[in-house]
Amino acid sequence: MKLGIFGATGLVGQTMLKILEERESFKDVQVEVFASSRSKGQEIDYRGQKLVVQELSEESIKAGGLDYALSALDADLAAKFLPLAAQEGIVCIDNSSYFRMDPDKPLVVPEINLDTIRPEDKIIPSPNCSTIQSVIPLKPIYDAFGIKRIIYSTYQSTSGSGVGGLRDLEEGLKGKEPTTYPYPIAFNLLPHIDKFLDNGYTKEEMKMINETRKILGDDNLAITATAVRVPVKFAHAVSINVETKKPFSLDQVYKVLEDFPGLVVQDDPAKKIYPMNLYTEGKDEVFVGRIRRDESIENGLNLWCTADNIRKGAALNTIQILEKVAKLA
Ligand code: 11C
Repeated sequence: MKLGIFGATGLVGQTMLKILEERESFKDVQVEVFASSRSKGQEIDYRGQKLVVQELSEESIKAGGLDYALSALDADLAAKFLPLAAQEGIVCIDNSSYFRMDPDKPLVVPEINLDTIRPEDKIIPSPNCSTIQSVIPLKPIYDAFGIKRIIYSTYQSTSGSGVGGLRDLEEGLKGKEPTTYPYPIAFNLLPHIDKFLDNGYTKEEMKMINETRKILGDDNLAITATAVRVPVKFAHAVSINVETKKPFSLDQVYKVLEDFPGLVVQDDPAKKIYPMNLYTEGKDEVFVGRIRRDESIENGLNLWCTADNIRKGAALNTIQILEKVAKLA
């Protein structure tokens, strides 16, 4: 099996390679790395070898003989190159937003909806990072009690904006002006992630709303979201307020959350145990805590969840999809 990493030199591409190295299931897979012309010829260490970065182009895709690709390309480049790769028969797992809401394509979180992938799918989109970590605790609640309404409030780290976001935070701490964000992120919060749309929401907020509906398979789910950038380097947090259709006990909620794969309940307020961004960095699981009733309504529940946005929110989710599609795990 031959696997291409598209966008191998960025934060997500580099994390894909790190995770592939960690996973026994990929030890016999031949890996090739692709990026823009700027990185052509650069060498990347991988399992004791040096991988030479190839320029991603129509020619290199045609010549590559790849079976699968993990794509960490931006949406515009994914739009340009993935259909070409798909035409060559390469199954592409895509981290970008470009194909996510295409009704002819699935939108996959392996713990939830692997069954939506059809044998003929050549481009398989992976959701936005803050969506992935939110739907994982919501899915068992949805299945057990039904969901009437969701209110998301996010606390998203600067790595979500790539190296430019991380740099604005580091340099901002030394008093330098930002170059990626419109205002300083050091000692500040920005209620502004991605572009503003005509309805007053940001694109990030609408991604959470629309992608959650698609993954849970419920177009009529009432959802609202406020997405905020916070001065943290890695891992996003989301406060989730849920109104369920059926009544629940907190014991039942703990049980369904504890039984769900990929999810860890960290919830013991008396011992000051709750999920935190700092301790979530580098972890594969989604963490959930601060589980309590919303006492202002009849069937209301509050959750706080964290996940490493570059791992489970991006690189790892695509690799877990690939493992299933390529029958490696
Ligand atoms: C952020 N969620 O934290 C974004 C980054 O659609 O995959 C990922 C954007 C996407 O800024």
